[in-house]
Amino acid sequence: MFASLLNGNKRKLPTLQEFIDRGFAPAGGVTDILLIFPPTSVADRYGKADVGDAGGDLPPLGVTTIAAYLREKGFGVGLLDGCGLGLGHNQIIDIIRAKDPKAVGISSTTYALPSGLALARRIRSEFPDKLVILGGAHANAVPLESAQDYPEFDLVVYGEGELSAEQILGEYKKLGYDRTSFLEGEAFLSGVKGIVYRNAGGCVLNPEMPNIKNLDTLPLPARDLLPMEIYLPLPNQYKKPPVVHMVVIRGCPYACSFCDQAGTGGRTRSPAKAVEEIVHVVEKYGAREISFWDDTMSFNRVWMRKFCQLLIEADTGVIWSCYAAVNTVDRQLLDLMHKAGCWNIFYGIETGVPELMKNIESHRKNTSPDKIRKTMQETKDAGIEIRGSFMIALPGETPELAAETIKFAIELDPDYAQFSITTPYPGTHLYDDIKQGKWGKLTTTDFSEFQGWNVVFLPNGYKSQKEVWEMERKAFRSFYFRPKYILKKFLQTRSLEDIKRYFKGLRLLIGGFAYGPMPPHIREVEGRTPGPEARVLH
Ligand code: B12
Ligand code: SF4
Repeated sequence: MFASLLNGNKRKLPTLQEFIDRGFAPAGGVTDILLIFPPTSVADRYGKADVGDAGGDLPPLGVTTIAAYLREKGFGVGLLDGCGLGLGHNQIIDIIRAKDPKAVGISSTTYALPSGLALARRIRSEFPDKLVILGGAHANAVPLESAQDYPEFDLVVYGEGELSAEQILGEYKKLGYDRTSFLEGEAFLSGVKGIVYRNAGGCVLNPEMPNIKNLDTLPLPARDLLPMEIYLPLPNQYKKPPVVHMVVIRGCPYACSFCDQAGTGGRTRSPAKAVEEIVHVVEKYGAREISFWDDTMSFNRVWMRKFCQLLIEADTGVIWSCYAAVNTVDRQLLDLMHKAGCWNIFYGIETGVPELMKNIESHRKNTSPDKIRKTMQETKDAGIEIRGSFMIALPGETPELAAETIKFAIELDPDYAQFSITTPYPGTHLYDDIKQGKWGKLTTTDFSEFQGWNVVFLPNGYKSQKEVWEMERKAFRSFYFRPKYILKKFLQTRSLEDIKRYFKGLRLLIGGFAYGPMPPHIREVEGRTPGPEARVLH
């Protein structure tokens, strides 16, 4: 248990039961809703047999944010991170029996849906009086289909969940937590924005809930309900534990066709509020590093400048990393970010092949191979490490073009490179294109394989899933096992913490990404029989 133990924390850890109890904050003795991040393992998420003690369990901030909001509105909340706590479905059922929440909210990505769905089925059969709600990335992408396909969920909430959840729980409470009367109350349900509900005619998709304009009005995520001690990123994603994760921006203005955040705009907490949160996590959790999870933290240069200035003034001593897009930074801004403690930027580079960039519309954020080269050099010159994200099996790709992408990654020489396998999530442009017969075909309908490391999409340019899989492994090997790279890492070693991280990373590379065994489902071109939990995706 707790494989990714000790986010730099050498104290004795609470027991599992203490962590579970910590997750509950009833109001007047009642837990109105238990929010669950359904269990999946880190190894499975990376499509690997094992990741050892490399880390990788990280806090589910979406539900933590909802929990904080609902608690502030006076509801009793519970929060269970099934992944971090390594809980099985039986254990979760026992917790529900013991804590007796009135409603259960399951937060699920597409990948975690089979686990979330199996859990919802158990809850439905063992606790028929409890309201069961689905929210999160999968519900956001395909809300109507989620409700149609999975009657286990009484309601599906899509988009930002705070306001819809508040309205749902307010009414449910008013009705004495009577699930039947609540679900029969169409006059109420039809007026709640951002949900899908059922009536005699089928599923009804209500209009979207308008986004929360001023993010400063939201309370800080309810981290006090989470097992904060156990979260630890993968070895190449942190430097100075304890690391605390933050989201200060919602949405992304770019349009990458494979991404379900495409075209969602971009709203920010004010720089002052963001710095206030940093000061809070330094004081409360001893954070020495912040990992920002905002999709494109640098998209608003004015915001970034102000944020850096305030952070420098606050003099917290924390270092931080973030995601950024190539054409949102310049040398001046990078220098300021570095001065404010930024040590690492994760760039979504995807590929440097112009034709492929166009196919996925990443040219809007990355402009051109030359622009990417320039920004990488400027970032290095500013003293910031680079994590480059590249993709294999892009639409229109052939093995020869993939080799170009790998060559480009080696030429750019970031400190770390990640080579994901293109995964067309439902709700994206790419998914819709493939459904219409463009680019290639989906090889599986089992969502549990949609984690970005399996071959679920076979582009027309490849002969087999195996060919894609081998290309990805080749990419990791070609990038990491270069004498120049090994020497660079050796010369960069500064501390015992560095040595520990490099060692963990090397083990992960050898046992997983570069040489690990091929997952059993990658066998042939024709794909496989749909799993029982799967939605058919033609
Ligand atoms: C941080 C993060 C993680 C973290 C934490 C996960 C989390 N969900 O908090 C970690 C590292 C664990 C993670 C892992 C993965 N992630 Co991730 N992750 C993100 C990221 C960058 C930010 C999430 C976040 O905090 N957003 C801010 C909060 C406020 O928004 P939110 O989470 O959407 O929550 C709001 C609503 O969705 C809703 N809501 C959420 N849950 C619920 C539940 C109920 C009951 C209700 C009513 C409402 C509700 O209300 C919330 C507040 O408004 C998103 C991209 C993004 N911008 O969302 C990707 C994203 C969610 N991840 C993604 C993927 C693919 C993965 C992985 C499969 C990657 C991998 N191979 O490891 C795994 C899957 C993990 C799992 N067990 O499911 C995809 C999901 C796509 C999809 N359709 O499924 C996203 C959208 C990125 C992308 N564009 O591709 N991820
Ligand atoms: S820039 Fe990143 S978050 Fe934005 S649409 Fe592209 S891949 Fe998605």
